[in-house]
Amino acid sequence: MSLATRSAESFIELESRYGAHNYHPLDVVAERGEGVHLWDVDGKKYMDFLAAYSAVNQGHNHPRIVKAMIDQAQRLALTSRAFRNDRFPPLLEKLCKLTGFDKALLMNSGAEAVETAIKAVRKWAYDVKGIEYPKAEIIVADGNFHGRTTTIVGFSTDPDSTSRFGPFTPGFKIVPYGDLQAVEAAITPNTAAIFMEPIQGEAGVLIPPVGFLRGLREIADKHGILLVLDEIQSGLGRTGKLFAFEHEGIRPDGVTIGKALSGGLYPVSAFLSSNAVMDVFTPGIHGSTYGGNPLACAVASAALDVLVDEKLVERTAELGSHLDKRLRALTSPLVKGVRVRGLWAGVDLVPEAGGARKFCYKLKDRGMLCKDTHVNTIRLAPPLVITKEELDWAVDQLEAVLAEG
Ligand code: IF1
Repeated sequence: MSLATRSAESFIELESRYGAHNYHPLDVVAERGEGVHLWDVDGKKYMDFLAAYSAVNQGHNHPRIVKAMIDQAQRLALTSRAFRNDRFPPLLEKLCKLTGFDKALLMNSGAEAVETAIKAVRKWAYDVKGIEYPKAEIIVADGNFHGRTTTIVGFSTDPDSTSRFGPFTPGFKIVPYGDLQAVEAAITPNTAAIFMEPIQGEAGVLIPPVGFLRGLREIADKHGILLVLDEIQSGLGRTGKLFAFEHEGIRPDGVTIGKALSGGLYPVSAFLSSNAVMDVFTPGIHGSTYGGNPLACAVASAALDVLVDEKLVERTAELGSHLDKRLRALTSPLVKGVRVRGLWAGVDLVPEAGGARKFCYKLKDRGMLCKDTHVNTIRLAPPLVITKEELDWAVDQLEAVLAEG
């Protein structure tokens, strides 16, 4: 039974009248979420195959994380970092022990964690590597998505993200994603770091050639520069490993994380790295009002506990190979290719199919929510708590809408 006091149309009309039009969402007005499911204001049930771009890996409103949030909210939510609190230190310890990095710097949004990483590698370049100030360069990939702040969109290659937001921050070199020669050719005496996604999410779950991450590690070691990977979307179980970089058996010098660190409830992000990098931060030179607040730490701590205790990483590896089998068995002539890593997939359609969004609408009518990207790709990313039966049901719906054409 819906709690809504308005119709879906009237919610949509309100949003259009009073909200900036910076999105073009599907016309689903969600009212409630639980696990892999969402219900709209008309009481219709959907299976969520976007999981808020991997921020809801633990499922919507996981009871253990909700409880942690309520308990902490009734005790203490925010002090700012001007004072200390009893939630921040234990979260730091849990995060560093789980991930194997020496230190963490807690922020709120993914973009803030990325900005933190940019500031860290630049300061390391000047203070540790001895690069001439202010000449530090960071090598990034075309097709990247790292957030929406002005510095970050300044090195995007997506016109939607960059056009008419200039002038932009200098010091970024863009190379083709997956091209190790181009990465090495872009290195100068002023190069501080290579900063990339281990798998490009927004670009359509683009998995780089085998050996690319290993190659980045070797190049970084050879030239004495840092390798920092953006695991905000690919990390915390999404690909069937804790981090996507583990698929190539390497360790970067630092990672940015976010999304699922929040348990899908409260924005939490972090930059994780070694003491050698993190020690460039001295008191007062970087921070945020909400960074590391007790409520965020209680939520993040519970989110990590759920990830570990419910073996979501292992489950994802197992279910991911089933998803891979099912998607590779798609026979529709509309399918041009599929890419799968864990419970994360991109299904490319041929241009003649008429665009992926059309199929997302059809899937919505069948009770399955997913998102198109770059016109012809359907992105699939369910919460990691999905069951095999639910996964099969979802792929059955995809097969059906492709058969309808
Ligand atoms: C939107 C895209 C995905 C990210 C990676 C940093 C961030 C993101 C690898 C910034 C955020 C979100 C942003 C959200 C939609 C979604 C997205 F479509 F925009 F590109 F996932 F692919 N690094 N991605 O994926 O984190 O500041 O948003 O917390 O902007 O609509 P954030």
